[in-house]
Amino acid sequence: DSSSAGQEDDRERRGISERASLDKRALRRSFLDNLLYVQGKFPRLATKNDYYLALAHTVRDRLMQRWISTAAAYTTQCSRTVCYLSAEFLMGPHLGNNLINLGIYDVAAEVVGELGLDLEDLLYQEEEPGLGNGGLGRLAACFIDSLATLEVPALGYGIRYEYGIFHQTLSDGWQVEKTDKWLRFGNPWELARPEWAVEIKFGGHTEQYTDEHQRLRVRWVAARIVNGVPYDTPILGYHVNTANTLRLWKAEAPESFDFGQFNRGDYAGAVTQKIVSENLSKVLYPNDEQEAGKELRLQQQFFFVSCSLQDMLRILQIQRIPVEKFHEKFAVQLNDTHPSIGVAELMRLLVDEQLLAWDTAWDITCKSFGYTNHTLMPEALERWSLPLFQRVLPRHLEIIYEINARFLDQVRIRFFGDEARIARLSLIEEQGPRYVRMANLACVGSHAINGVADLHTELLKQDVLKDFYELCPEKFSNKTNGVTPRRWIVLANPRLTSLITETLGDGWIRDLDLLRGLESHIDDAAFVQRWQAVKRANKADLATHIERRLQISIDPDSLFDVQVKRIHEYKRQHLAALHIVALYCRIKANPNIEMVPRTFIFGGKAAPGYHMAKLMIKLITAIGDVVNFDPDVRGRLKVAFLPNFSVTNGQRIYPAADLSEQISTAGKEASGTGNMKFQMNGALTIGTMDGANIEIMEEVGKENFFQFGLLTPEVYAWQARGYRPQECYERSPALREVIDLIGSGYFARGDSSVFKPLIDVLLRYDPYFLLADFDSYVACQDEVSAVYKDKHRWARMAILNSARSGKFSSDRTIRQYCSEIWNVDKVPVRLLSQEDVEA
Ligand code: OX2
Repeated sequence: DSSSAGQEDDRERRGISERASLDKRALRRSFLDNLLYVQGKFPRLATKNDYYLALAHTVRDRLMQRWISTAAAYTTQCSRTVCYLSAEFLMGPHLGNNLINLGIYDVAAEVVGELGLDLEDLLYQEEEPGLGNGGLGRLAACFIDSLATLEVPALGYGIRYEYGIFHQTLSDGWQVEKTDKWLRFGNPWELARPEWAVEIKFGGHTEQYTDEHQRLRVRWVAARIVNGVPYDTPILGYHVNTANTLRLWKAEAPESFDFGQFNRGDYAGAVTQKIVSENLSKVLYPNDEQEAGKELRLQQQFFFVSCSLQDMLRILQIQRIPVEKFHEKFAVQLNDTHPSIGVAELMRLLVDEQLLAWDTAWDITCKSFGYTNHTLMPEALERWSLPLFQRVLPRHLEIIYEINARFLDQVRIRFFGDEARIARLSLIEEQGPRYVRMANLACVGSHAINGVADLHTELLKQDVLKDFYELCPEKFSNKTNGVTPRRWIVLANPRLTSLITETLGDGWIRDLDLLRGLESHIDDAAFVQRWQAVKRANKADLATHIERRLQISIDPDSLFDVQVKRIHEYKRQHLAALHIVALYCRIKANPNIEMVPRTFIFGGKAAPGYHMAKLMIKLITAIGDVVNFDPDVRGRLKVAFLPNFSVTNGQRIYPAADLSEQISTAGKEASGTGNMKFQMNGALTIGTMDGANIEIMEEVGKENFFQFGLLTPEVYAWQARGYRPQECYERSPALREVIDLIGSGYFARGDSSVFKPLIDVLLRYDPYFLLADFDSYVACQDEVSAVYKDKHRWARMAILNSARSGKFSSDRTIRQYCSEIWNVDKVPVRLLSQEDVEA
């Protein structure tokens, strides 16, 4: 029957990785060959990096056959394909993940071990591709992992930034940014495909002309052309043959341009032109949830989106699919509004270049795009000033006007006389200086709109996108975020992986709901003990790492209280700082007070221009500088700010956490995804009822979650009433003591000016309700400490958190996108033999 045939298939596919894992000798041969033939080194002269690259090439060789087989399967079957358009892909290092997905991690460890090397050491050689800021970029990375694992045909499209997110260092406790030259030592994971380069136009003007059928048409006469060159990285699924493609575009100057100017004698002009062109993919903008309105940023967005859409048209052509079937071949997802110019660009390509009728083109466009919104923060909503937009994309502005005119005609009929509504729905903001509203463009040009957690989707419908919801409620749905358990458990936490696999078998790695099986071991003393030992060992590792990096001693038996994420006022790292100061005040008032020892671990980058966020970092490090060395504290409090939080550092941190801090103001964090990584790795959460925290609490049960703070409707009510933070300050003696101590300059060698801007904002406006939530937070933290004293109870709660984290696998999220938005099925890949490939 078909199900046993399916199992047969499954077994056959999995057999491949098992065979590979048996092939240790071949792996060793290949590793040494690559050292010799790729690196040109023999062992005595080889550096650690040579060994890393030799191993990377060994793995890459094993990916190639799968990559080719996948491309062949999709091409011959003309498979429906997901195109995930994202300005950010925060991939993290590839080597470890590929070893795991190939099923050869342990063999590789043995092979390098026998040569006197340490695999982990080699893995740390890899410069991580930090082509993203935070949650949004990391979500894209988890999604392409899940798409490959679920064997769904997919392309990730983005920008190959030469400089990724800056490297953060600390100087006197202040953030200092260093450039991220991640390509410095080469990138073994990518292949340039110059044969598929495309031309991208900028600026200039438009002209009308009549074609041979006497039809009026428009032609865009650009001022400048830039080439987009694709760089492809294989994305291997877990224990499957599917290797999808991440296709990132690099901007290059077209050579013909240079030669023209060169021949006219303008050598410097030609070189300048080249530099200007290549600037396009030079650097990732380091703003997370803050729109800067920079012209180069709009150029970057248009650049990668136009490259990607032209690439899709090329794929249609080689598969001999008529352009009218674009939407049948591709499901194109917009990761936030950054790629939403794609709506206008696809219209331009279909109408101006493919010569389709407007209505046909519009139908195709709307059926192709889906739009994911990631934030409710008003300062993150993208708008482009009209003059700027006109200068960069004159043809697209005309197209947007046309889309808008047709759209508002329909709205006028539906909502007769409701001019205010029409003004709100318009793609153009008209009050004051005029802007193009990218979220409105994305909503109008997409057949599906989704938020990233239940609460967030509800708030979109009630608030930010209310008018669009009232117009087309059927377009809206929720897709709660998820993260990949391959990177965030198997790779990051090998000890926990072994324990779970020995307990349940390894099925959970592809089906995270199976973790529920851990619940029946909760009363098994031996299991609980092993669980505790895993956490203890992970904490000891992190303690060693922190001691080496920061020269502060850490007690692995203290409660590891962790907040790692971008630094932002709405995420309220400074609320955690206030709590630390409150505990410090208790000790100063009564040095013999009994207190559960805690290690507070922070990590995260501040946008370079976000002064308040940088001051928040300084506040945390300044508190650490006092608390860590005050003899009265007797080691009961330690504060460590780990510089340069990244995917790599996250992999060390999540597995070692006891407590996960998810303390954003209710209604501000769309979802959060770090919260899920902590939960999977057996940390308990202290959190507000915000984003996916709510769903985490639903899954684990109230009794296994530390909830505090105002609810979203309460925040709104306080806002409406006119919130006066000064009243909270006056009512709470503990809060007053904390604020006054910071304000006095106690943590700044007596200089009361340093933290004045931060304290002033809190006392006067407190836009994120820290003072309103302070007492509730401290009380909840006291409850945390009380529970932590009972180690056994804590362990049971931690096990239940992990056991109930199945919902937050990105596999679940991607299955929902596939069935509810993309309408796409899996296409299993059969491994082609050498002979097949060559034929
Ligand atoms: C982030 C959101 O802030 C975060 O809550 C969410 O989990 C993540 O996206 C993935 O959906 N930039 N980053 C985000 O939104 C924007 C805009």
